[in-house]
Amino acid sequence: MTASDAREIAAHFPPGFLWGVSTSAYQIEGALDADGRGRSIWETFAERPGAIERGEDASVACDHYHRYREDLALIRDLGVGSYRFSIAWPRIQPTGSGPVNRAGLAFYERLVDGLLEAGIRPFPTLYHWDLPQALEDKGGWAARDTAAHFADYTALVMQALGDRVAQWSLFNEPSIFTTRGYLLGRYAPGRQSLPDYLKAVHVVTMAHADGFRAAKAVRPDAKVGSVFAMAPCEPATDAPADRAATAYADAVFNHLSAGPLMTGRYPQPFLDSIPLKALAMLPGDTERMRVPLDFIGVNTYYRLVVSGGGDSRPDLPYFLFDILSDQRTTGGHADFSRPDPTAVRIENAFGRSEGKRTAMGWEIWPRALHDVLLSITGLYGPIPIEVCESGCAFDESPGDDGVVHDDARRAYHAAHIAAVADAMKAGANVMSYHVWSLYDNFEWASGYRPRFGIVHVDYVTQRRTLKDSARWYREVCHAARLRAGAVSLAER
Ligand code: IFM
Repeated sequence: MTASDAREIAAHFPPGFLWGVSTSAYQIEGALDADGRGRSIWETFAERPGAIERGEDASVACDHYHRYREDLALIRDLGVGSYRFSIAWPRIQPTGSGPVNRAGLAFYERLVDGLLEAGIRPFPTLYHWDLPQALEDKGGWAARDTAAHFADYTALVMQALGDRVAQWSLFNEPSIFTTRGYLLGRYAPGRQSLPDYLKAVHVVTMAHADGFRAAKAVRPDAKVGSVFAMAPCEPATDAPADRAATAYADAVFNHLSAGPLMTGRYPQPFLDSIPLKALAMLPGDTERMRVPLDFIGVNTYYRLVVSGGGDSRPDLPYFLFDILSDQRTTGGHADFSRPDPTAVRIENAFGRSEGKRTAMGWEIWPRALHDVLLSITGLYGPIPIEVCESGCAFDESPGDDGVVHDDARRAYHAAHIAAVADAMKAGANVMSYHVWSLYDNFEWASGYRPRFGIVHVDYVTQRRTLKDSARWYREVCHAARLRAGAVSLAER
C-alpha cells in the first residue's frame, strides 16, 4: 500500500483517534528472575510435560526487560500514539500480597516515563494472565481472597503510576483465562474443573468491581476499564435449535464478563444453565458488582458460527458451551458429570469457514470486528471503546533481503481498520486501534510458533526487524499525526 493509501485511511478517522500497538508482560519481557520478581503460574505450568509446544518457555521471550530502551526507540519510530502493555503482578508483589518490590516497579516507571517523553500514551493492563504462584497455592482465581489481593495490588500500582498514567485496563480477556485455565486445562494453572471455573468467573467479576473502586479511590480522575475477548455469534442455519444455541453462545462468550459489570446481572441464559450457588456469590455481591466502567476494551479475532445439535464435536476450546449447556438445574441440582458433546456446536475458523485462515486456524473475517463494535454500542450505549488487540499470525520467515514481506498481514489490518471506520460511521464510539502485536512473541501454550508481530524477532540474536506490515503501519501513524496537526492548525 502506498503513502496515499495511508493518508486515505487516516482521513476516515477523527484527529484524536489513537493508533497503537499492543503487547503483554509475560509474552515479551523474559528476565523472570530479575530484580526480585516472584514466580508466576506460567512458570509452573510450563514445567508440565506437554503443556507448551516443543517444551518452550518465556524465560527469555523478546528480552524486553533488558532491551526496553531499544524497544522504546522502535515504538517511537513507528509513530504510534498509544502503547498498550501489561504490568506483571509478580514484579510488583512477588508473592501477590505485601509491600511493593521497588526494583520491579521501577522498570514500569522507566517505561512509562520513556513513553511520555516520546508523546505516546501509556495504556497499561493490570492483569494479563501472570498470577503470582503464591496466590495460586492459596486457591488462585477460584478463591475469593484473590479479588481482595487484586484490589490491593491495583491500589499500589495506582499510587506509584497514577500521576503519569491516565487510562487503565483492569484485566485482559477474563473469559479466556478462566475458561482455558480452570475448565479446559490448556493454560495456566491447568485445572480442569467446572466447579473451580464457575467460582473463578465470579471471583474475577468481584476483582473487577473491587479493583475499579480501589483505582478510583486513589485516582478519581483516572479512566478505568477492562478488555474483553468478543466475537459475533451467527447461527449456522435458521433452524430454531441453531438460533437458541447462538443466543446462548453470545451470552456466555461475549457477556459473561462484561455483563455483570455493566448491568449488575449475569446473562440470563448463563444463569438458566447453572445452579446459582455454583458461583459462590456472597450477600451484597449483586449490588457491588455493577461498576461504571469508563471504557470497554475489545479484542476480536474471529466470528463464531453456532449449531444447536449435530453428531460430531470439532476439536475446539469452545466445547465449554457443550459442557455448560448440559448443566441445567433439575429441582435445584445440577449434574456436572454428563457433558453432552452435541448440545451446542461452535464452528469458527476450525469448522465451517468462508474466509481464509491464519496460522492459528482462525478465519479472517473483518466484519466480525465491525459487528462486535456495534453490538457493544447497541447493548451498553455510546461508551468509549478501545480496540485493544487486532491481529493475525502467519507462517513466515524473512526473505533473502532479511525482511518479512507479509502482504497478508497488511491486508488483514487494512480490512480491519476499514471495519472500524464503518462501525464508527454507524455510531460506535471507538477511540483507538491497537495492532496485536508489536513483536512476534511467546504465544502461551503454542510457544513461539505463531508469529503475530508486525516486527520480526530473531529469538537467537534478539534482532528486531520491521516487517512490511510495520512499515505500512508507520505510514498510517504518520499520516494520522500529520492530519491531526493540520486539523489543529486549521482550527486556530
Ligand atoms: O497472544 C494473545 C494475547 O495474549 C491475548 N489475546 C489473544 C492473543 C493471540 O492469541
